Amino acid sequence: MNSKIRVSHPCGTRWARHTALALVGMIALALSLGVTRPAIGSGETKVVGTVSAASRGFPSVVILEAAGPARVPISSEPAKINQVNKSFAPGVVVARVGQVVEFHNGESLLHNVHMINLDSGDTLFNIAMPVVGMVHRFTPEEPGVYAVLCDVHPEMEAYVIATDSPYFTVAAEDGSFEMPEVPAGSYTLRVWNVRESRSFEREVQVTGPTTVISSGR
Ligand SMILES: [Cu+2]
Repeated sequence: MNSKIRVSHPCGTRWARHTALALVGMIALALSLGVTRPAIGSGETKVVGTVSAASRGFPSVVILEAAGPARVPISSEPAKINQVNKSFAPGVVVARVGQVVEFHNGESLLHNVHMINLDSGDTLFNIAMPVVGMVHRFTPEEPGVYAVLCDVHPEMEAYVIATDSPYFTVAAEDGSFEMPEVPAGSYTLRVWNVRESRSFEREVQVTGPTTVISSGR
């Protein structure tokens, strides 16, 4: 028995060595994963640039669309447009597909909200807003450009741009814009301007700490 134990002893040592090596290997793997896996929020790029300045008072919209599905959850905060001083304020909002857009009547005047899908020309709804404080909610179901009119006041006009992408911004009046946290990668840049000739799209690479985009228009 003893001899057998002695015989098996080196074998046991080998197993112990193998086990120890396996453990060392697993620890090394875990450490390397820990070192190489990017921390959440890292690897993001600031995207800045200038696109077309506002036209007729409507600023441009800048959207970066990645090829894959967006992993950023849709905001539970609605995009809001107020009816005040016989105008829509703001005149341009961007909403994710599935994000609520709220229209508020902010004054004691009869308004309505007449929403038109500019891609199809279809009226989506036309709702009277007779009372101050009245709210109407709309949730875009597909990407697109929607015009918002008030038939009572023909000068009232606004635009809702719906996108699947979480990476968008409304540019300043002069066309300058900044998106602080965009993951590096390939995107389709979509720029919307109320003057169709100033809208465009092109492929861009977002890389490094800062990516500068100029419209060239
Ligand atoms: Cu009105």
